[in-house]
Amino acid sequence: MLQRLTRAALSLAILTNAAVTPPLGYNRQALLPQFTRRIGSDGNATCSTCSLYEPAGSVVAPKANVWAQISPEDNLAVWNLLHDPASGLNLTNPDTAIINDNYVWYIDTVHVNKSEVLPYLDADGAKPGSWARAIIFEGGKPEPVSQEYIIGPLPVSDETTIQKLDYLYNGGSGGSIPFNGRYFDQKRVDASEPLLVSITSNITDITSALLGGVFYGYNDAKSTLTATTTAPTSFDGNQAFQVIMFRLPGSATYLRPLDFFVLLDTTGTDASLYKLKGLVTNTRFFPTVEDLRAAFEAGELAEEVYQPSDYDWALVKYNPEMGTRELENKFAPQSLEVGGKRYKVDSEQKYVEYLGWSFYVAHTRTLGVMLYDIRFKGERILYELSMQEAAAQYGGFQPKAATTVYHDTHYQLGADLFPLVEGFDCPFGSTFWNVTVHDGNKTTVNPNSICIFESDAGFPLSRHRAGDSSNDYGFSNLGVVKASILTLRSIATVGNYDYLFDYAFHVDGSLEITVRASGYLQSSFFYRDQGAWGPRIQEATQGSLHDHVITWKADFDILGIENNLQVTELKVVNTTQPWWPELGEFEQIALETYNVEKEQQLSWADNGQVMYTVNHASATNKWGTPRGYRIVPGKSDIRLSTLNSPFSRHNTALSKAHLTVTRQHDTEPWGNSVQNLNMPWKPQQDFAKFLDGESVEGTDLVVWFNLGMHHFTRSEDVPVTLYSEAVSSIMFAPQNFFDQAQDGDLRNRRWYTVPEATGSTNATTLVSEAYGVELPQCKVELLEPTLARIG
Ligand SMILES: *[C@@H]1O[C@H](CO)[C@@H](O)[C@H](O)[C@H]1NC(C)=O
Ligand SMILES: *[C@@H]1O[C@H](CO)[C@@H](O)[C@H](O)[C@H]1NC(C)=O
Ligand SMILES: *[C@@H]1O[C@H](CO)[C@@H](O)[C@H](O)[C@H]1NC(C)=O
Ligand SMILES: *[C@@H]1O[C@H](CO)[C@@H](O)[C@H](O)[C@H]1NC(C)=O
Ligand SMILES: *[C@@H]1O[C@H](CO)[C@@H](O)[C@H](O)[C@H]1NC(C)=O
Ligand SMILES: *[C@@H]1O[C@H](CO)[C@@H](O)[C@H](O)[C@H]1NC(C)=O
Ligand SMILES: *[C@@H]1O[C@H](CO)[C@@H](O)[C@H](O)[C@H]1NC(C)=O
Ligand SMILES: [Cu+2]
Repeated sequence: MLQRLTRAALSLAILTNAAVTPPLGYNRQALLPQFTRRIGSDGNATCSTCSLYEPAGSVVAPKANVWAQISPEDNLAVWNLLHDPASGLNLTNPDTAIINDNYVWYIDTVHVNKSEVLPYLDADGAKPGSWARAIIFEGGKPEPVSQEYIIGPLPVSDETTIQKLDYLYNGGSGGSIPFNGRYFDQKRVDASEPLLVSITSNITDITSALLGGVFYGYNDAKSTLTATTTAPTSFDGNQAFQVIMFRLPGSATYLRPLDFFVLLDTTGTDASLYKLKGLVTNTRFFPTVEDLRAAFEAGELAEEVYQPSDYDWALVKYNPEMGTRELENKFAPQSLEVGGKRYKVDSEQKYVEYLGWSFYVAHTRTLGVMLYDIRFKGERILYELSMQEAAAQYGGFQPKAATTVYHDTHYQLGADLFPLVEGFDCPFGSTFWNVTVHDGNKTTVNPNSICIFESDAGFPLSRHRAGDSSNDYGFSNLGVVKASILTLRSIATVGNYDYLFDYAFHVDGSLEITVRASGYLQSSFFYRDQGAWGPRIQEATQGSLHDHVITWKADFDILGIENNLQVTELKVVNTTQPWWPELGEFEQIALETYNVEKEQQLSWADNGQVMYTVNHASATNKWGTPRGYRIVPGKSDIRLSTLNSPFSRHNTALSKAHLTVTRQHDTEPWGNSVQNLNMPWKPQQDFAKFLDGESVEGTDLVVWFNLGMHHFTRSEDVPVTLYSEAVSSIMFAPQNFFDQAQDGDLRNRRWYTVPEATGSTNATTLVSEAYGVELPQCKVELLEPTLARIG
């Protein structure tokens, strides 16, 4: 004991000169107060409030953000141009329009051509212009369609033209979609409502008995049921239909489905021709109301269970009935940037720099957050990283569940990023960015809907302890490096679901994408014999089985556009080796490496025995190996299960493979069309047609990959799905991109050495290195989050 104290004293003496850490070992705690006292010379005077809420430093982006959404001024000017009678579009104000009018659905931004951006980014090329797209519902045309237009260049001037936007779509009809295949908007709901109400208002005795409620219309005060529809609502634009399910109303309606469905034929623009396709309850199909009534009056219809009338159980709020947990009254641990922000932003150009990383952020109404020109230590890794589609497909023996496919870009997921709760959605002190959403001739600001923060990774990046039994510390050296992550986060609440998207930039040059899902399940009425489509999760509710498949476009530009997608298969081979004559042939693992030659779909291999790497075609590291980034599978990297369903036959091709590699083209910026959802048999954009045999060797290639979940629904999806388990991820990590690991230049680390003992005892001193990064001593003062209004 005495001896140890002596050693501690000795090491303190050394520390006074160089290092700023107390010794390791059991007596660290004892020495800590003495040690920390020496950090500030005047006691608690150094302990000022932490700079958690100070804004990030600013930086000027090297180039303008040419991917940014069009401005509110441009949106308004485009709107006015379209509505100018001189344009010849014969538009009606959407507020008063009906399905037989021509009116604007929405205006968004055209993807800027990469062929124009690269000369601007990398040389003296002119700044690419900005163009708008407008989808116009042309119900007033002799052949009613939805037609997309491209308007530009912007700002609007004499040179600005309005042209059909055809070049982006490969389905054969360019930017045009038949009326029946277009988005089933409120105008179409309004047009079909009289038919629905004529049916439901005539069977109120039946719905009262079976469902405990009545339906006289979506906004009729006498209605005690609510109606919900589903998608798709057409197969190829030659027909239109609505599958309507009834539910109990209120904010938890998604968990309170009822056993009653009305199927309507809503083909065409003449609502007087719409007709009933049939009604479904008790898993029986009734072509007419009379058939339903006959069965009801014969006493053949009954429900085994009923939805409870209260729905407190279905809200995301504290539930005192569940009891309390010891110590949970204390505030939970927090991730706080106590050393001050270590990233800089250009909040005008939406540009971020962080410990070697740099990237631009763009956002549109359709696709949400997109990242461009992602570099590490100045070298380009990706030109574009953007979510392209969030698809979901359900299963069940009920009309809604069996039918449902969603493409969330169809519902303009990018418009559904809403204010985040500081300290809960994102750490206290995060940087928050507003999101602007154009709607008609107005622009709305959704404040604080993107957050940026740096956090502790929750594990050390690297460490090693070189054991050495010749001294009392038991090692000769020990190195450990802190791991930190910069995260860019947004949450899209698309109807029932809250998708959380994270882009996480690790300090070693790796980039991780994570998507999580919370919010309400789309559920079905509970039938005892329908367990094949999900378990019972409440009194009268089944959690409907479904797939989520979320597709990303990763336009890798590893050091430029000449890239290869390298496949490394891990093979088991039989070898003979002269030093083992007695073994004969024996199995070994070995690598087999080749580049993908042509555009194709790829799969993650069984047992993880394939590695995919995007390499520069010729650049090698110091060791002669191609420089590249590996696509490292993470959690739940799935594809759609149903490959031949009529509801997703050809319009969801991008969801059907784990990975797809294609050649980059200005004409193929998007994997899906926002108008594909209702055209499963004749899509506007058929992603499968991207695969037309082109070479992807030594060229500009794009990797499309899927994250997602097979949602094996459970009672723990009530009240809402949990982000902990409903999660999927992937990582891009340097693979021979550098000559060595990118942690040597980080000073947030410790290095301990124990010099060799002298003399007869193993007494020695510990030397520690802290590299001058001071441990902050500051007071934490957290502020209750405030939620901004949308405006
Ligand atoms: C700061 O130091 C002064 C005098 O040394 C002491 O009176 C005071 O209580 C200290 N405050 C805190 C918060 O520790
Ligand atoms: C303009 O649209 C209306 C419907 O809003 C339609 O009735 C009318 O025929 C259209 N006029 C022309 C010239 O196409
Ligand atoms: C982008 O490139 C395509 C193909 O070359 C071209 O047709 C289109 O006009 C370009 N778009 C813009 C906005 O310049
Ligand atoms: C209800 O049905 C009867 C006969 O089936 C019909 O005469 C009547 O018009 C219907 N009422 C409504 C509101 O549709
Ligand atoms: C937008 O359009 C409406 C009519 O549709 C008009 O009343 C309003 O003034 C317009 N707003 C702007 C900013 O032009
Ligand atoms: C974000 O939105 C809020 C509320 O609308 C506004 O006060 C603030 O100025 C906006 N910030 C930026 C950077 O535009
Ligand atoms: C290796 O050889 C053994 C015996 O010849 C055989 O059983 C085994 O399947 C071989 N393994 C492979 C990977 O070819
Ligand atoms: Cu789900």
